[in-house]
Amino acid sequence: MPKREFTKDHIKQSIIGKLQRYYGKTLQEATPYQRYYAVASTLRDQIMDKWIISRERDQQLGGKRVYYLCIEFLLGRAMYNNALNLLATQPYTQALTELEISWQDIMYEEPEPGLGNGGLGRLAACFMDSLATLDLPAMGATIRYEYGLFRQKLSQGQQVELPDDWLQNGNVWEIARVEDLVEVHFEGRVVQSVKDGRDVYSLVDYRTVEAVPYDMPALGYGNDRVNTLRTWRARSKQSLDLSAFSNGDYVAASKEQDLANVISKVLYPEDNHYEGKTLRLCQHYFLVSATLQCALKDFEARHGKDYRLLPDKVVFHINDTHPALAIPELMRLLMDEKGLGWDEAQAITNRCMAYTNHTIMAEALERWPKELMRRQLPRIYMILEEMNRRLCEKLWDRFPGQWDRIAHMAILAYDMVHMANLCVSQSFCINGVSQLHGDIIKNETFHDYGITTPRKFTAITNGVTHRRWLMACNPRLAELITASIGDAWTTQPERLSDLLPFRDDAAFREQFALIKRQNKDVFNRFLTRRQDMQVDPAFMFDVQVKRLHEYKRQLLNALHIHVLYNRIMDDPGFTMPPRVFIFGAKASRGYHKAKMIIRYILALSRLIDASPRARKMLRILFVENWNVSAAEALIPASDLSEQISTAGKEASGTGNMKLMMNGAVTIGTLDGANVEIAQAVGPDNIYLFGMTAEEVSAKYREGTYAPIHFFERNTEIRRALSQMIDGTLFPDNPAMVQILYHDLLFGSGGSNPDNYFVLKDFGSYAQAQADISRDYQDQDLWLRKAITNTALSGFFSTDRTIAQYNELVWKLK
Ligand code: 26Q
Repeated sequence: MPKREFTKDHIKQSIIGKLQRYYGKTLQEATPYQRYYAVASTLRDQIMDKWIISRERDQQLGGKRVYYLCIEFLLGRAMYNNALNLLATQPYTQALTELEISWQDIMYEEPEPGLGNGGLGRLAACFMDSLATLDLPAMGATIRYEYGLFRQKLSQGQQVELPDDWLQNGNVWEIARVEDLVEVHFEGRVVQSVKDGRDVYSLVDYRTVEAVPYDMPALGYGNDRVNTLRTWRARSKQSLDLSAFSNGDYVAASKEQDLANVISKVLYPEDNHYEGKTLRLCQHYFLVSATLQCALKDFEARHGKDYRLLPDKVVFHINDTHPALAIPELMRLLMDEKGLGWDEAQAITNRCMAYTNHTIMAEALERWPKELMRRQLPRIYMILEEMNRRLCEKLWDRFPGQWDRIAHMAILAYDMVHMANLCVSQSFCINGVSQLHGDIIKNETFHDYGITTPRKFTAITNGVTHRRWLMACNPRLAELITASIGDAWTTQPERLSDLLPFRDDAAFREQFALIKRQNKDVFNRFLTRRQDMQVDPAFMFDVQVKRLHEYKRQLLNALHIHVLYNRIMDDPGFTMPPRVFIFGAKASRGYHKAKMIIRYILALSRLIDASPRARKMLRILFVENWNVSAAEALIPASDLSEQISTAGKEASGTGNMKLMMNGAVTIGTLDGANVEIAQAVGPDNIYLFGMTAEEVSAKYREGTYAPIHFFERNTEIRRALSQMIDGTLFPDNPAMVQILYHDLLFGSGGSNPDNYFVLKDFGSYAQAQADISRDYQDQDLWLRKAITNTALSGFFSTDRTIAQYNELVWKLK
């Protein structure tokens, strides 16, 4: 099929033509949204041509493909990135200029798909970019949530959640593939029969939900590959069960509809936290059952019915435990639908499944009451029981008599289904997302499996796509880099290290500084639009942007700001280079302490603003509704990157990488990928502080930590904490954030006091911050550090991550 041409003139014609045909409007009459739509659908035409060719080529080649299963994909806007990956930003920019449209004006018209909470979902989106760019055959699979992560408003000193109705005007990038619809079955009961001398199991009296795929293209950069992100929408099979309806049983008639109508309704807003909601379990099964059915159909179409070939042609990547039911679902399909026996089905399944763990936070461990599982998914539960029986038999041979150990490793124990044990025991690969995290899951979290199957464990450090997180969001810096070292870095990110010699080039440093300053102005325009605010671009931008979680320790940052404020107020001679502390963070709806931390930060901000002297050198900005677009606007303008989690808690972190890439220097603990960032840039180009992961573990074991001592001995801590509850911050309700105070000193709800060692690490954190204030005044020194960070960020591109996954795990092509 011939590819259509997309020169500047074609693009112009296409935009004008679409406005005419879709809206009956001229360019001048069209609204900004209509203009956006016309530009985006022109890009889509260009993508469609490639998408078809790409699919046909894969069909012919018949190679292996990966299905990347993830309950979240935090995509962000697609228009500019699609133009970038088509290598078409130039003709589009020219066309738009001649039509007097600006990217900025139409970009913000694109509805933002926020189909994720944080790191897990954003990683999946970055992976799609690198998979396609490395020309690897992959399909992403997730749920098409009608409502993404809630929109956050800050109102009267607190967070308010609003629904994210992102689909209300449709989505140009998706195509409904009604022809690929499949059914997913819930509840019912299992009946056994004998066929050809074999026991056969089938589900009857089940409830049906239809899964309709909506496909979105995932383009490679500068190549011909377009992969697919398949997003599944749930809908009911019929509008109404007419027989039940005519019998007058209206409730029964609408029952099936109810489940279907809620499954893909809304993304659960919990990050790194598990709640055992039935609907959540249904979402998980809905995603994996629909995806696996379609994967097997596709396998048969390409390779026939010999399922022994499956592991050579297909690999399913399970991200965190949410899609873990892919394991029993594949067993079910192979046995109940394809007629294989247990042993054969299990051997195939074990060779098709790879698992990445993304968190070791105990409260995120996924466990389901077995009665709930049995009721919702009877056949799946039956398979899990048999799988567990066989597993425990093997474990018994290996660890005779060690009941506790076996229970700890089992899929079913104490009336619960342990999803992590399911993944670890049934996958051929168990991956950690940084070197430290890989060690922790092998030696601590899954210690016993680390002994029995050490070779299944790998650690592949996360990354971010440098095309979105440098080329697209920081075009000025990208241009400077290309002007200095050529453009090889766009597909070989390690080549960014060619920038190192430019640290010594005064003209380069000056340009680097100028771009940072310009990016602050760009951010200010964004901020005006978003929440009608401005920050002084002469200030240092000190940013902590991530989900709000106790282990991430926004509270440590806030407490330090509080102490700085007191220093300014107490000592008329105190000065520091002006800094704005920028936060962006959503707290889960029901996470009370997290919401109190937001209140505390906002109250501090008011307190500082009330003092004309303090606000000359100290400000707080809380960016409302932190999301991908906000990150794209702020990260290029940032000077300092706060990565201050309690060591051992942050599996990897990826915001740390985005900030580093854009020349922000890190202040951080030796946690997650910070460890590797520190190794890459060396001690002179990062500010490390705090306990190590081992020290943290030891402290938990000893159980002797007494934060009250820091309160008693450190007057600055004592003063700030006291002000938290004495009316200084909340004159109308001094007890507003009392829980934070109480928690730090005495613990709450049975938890240890200061469980994340905020007070213990405070001293070394404050010292590192003082070093930063000193060093920042020497702009040349600082710029060298910043440039070093950008130059050595190439390792943290997902191009490297994906290459390693392919080499060690998937083995595609
Ligand atoms: C599980 C069961 C039921 C309900 C919710 C959950 C749940 C939801 C989200 C559990 C965990 C998550 C999210 C985890 C996550 O985002 N982890 C992050 O993954 C990143 C990519 O690997 C890492 O960089 C981060 O360090 C890690 O926190």
